[in-house]
Amino acid sequence: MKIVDAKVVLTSPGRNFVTLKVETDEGVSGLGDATLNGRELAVASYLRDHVVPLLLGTDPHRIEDTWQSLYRGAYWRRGPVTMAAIAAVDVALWDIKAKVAGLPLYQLLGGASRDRVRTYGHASGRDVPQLFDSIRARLAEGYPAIRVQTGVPGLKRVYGVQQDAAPSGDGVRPVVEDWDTDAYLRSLPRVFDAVRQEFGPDLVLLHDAHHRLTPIQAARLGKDLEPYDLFWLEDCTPAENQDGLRLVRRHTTTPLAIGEVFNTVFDYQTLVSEQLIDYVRSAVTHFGGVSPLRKLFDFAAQHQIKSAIHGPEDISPVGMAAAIHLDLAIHNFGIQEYAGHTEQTGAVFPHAYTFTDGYLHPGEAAGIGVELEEELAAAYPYAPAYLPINRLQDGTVHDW
Ligand code: GCO
Ligand code: MG
Repeated sequence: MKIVDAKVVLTSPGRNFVTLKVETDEGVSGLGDATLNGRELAVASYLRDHVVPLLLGTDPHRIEDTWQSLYRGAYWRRGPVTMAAIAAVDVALWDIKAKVAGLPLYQLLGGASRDRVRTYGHASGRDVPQLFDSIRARLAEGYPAIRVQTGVPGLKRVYGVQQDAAPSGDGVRPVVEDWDTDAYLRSLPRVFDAVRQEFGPDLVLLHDAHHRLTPIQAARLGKDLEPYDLFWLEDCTPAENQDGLRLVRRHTTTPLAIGEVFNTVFDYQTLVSEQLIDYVRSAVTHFGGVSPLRKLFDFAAQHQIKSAIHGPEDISPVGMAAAIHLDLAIHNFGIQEYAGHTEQTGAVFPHAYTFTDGYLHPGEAAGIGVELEEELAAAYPYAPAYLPINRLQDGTVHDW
């Protein structure tokens, strides 16, 4: 079997997605997601200009060999652009292999380790009443676990809070949000107190601090949130400073989740081997694909750390499907983030996976179980969009 064509499709049915479609001489094709929110064209070029020419004529069944040759052969290793591009190839080749086998991908990964995949959804509000409405809406949709984000008194725009969550800006300049860590540290425990009083002790609650804190601030927040029994506190610090997590860990028993911006296992070495976190958050799409993410989960399993694959709206249904197959197959599954997609996105990417009563299942279609409606995709051209930037009240740039 040979790869005879590979094309990069950009489409924007509500937000931008980059998809790789690999075609073989036997008529079987495979899809991979290469979406890197706010930097989509860089990955598209990496694939079109530097990867596709290397794929033509090669055997699509040699997934590991292709992965290693793209990773090592480039010499310039790692980084989100490189690893998103390699991820798209890896997933497209797994899709082809599973289609040829006539099996859903999870069967090739060892078969199902569970019947269905538990998810968490997003609730947010500028204030507590708006947050409660949002939590009720997620509960009505069946979500068994809910991530809670709120506005901070005195701040105009906080990332992840309702309308502010989509890529924003005028297409040329990112929107500027504002931040005050002290105000946040004071208000968040009060918000969780109100949520627990309203919704009781059993609701599974999560929170994403989005890399905004220093280790000592994160330690304090983790401690202050302990009475509210969070499932996790996510990205409490910019964790490329892996050593900083030792300090956080010494001070709090609030479980920690990290890794959506990581792209190789090396980013996790200290965090996993010293068991400084409880959940690894990388997405198939940003971590080089199913092959390396599976290896990360096996490494994490040795330290009783579980999976929690990143699943915001900017992971396409192709990347989401690949994630759900892995979720079903691995033993150390923790939870899957699932923000869902617009109806238009569902129409561009018809898929076999289902979301029922808060649980996902990859479906039984051969491969990853996602199609790409190319004509419809072309009706939604790429639209430049940036993620926001964040500034403190004196104008200093801060992590958002
Ligand atoms: C999450 C994330 C997202 C990211 C987004 C960036 O936990 O879902 O933090 O909201 O910010 O994916 O593109
Ligand atoms: Mg996050």
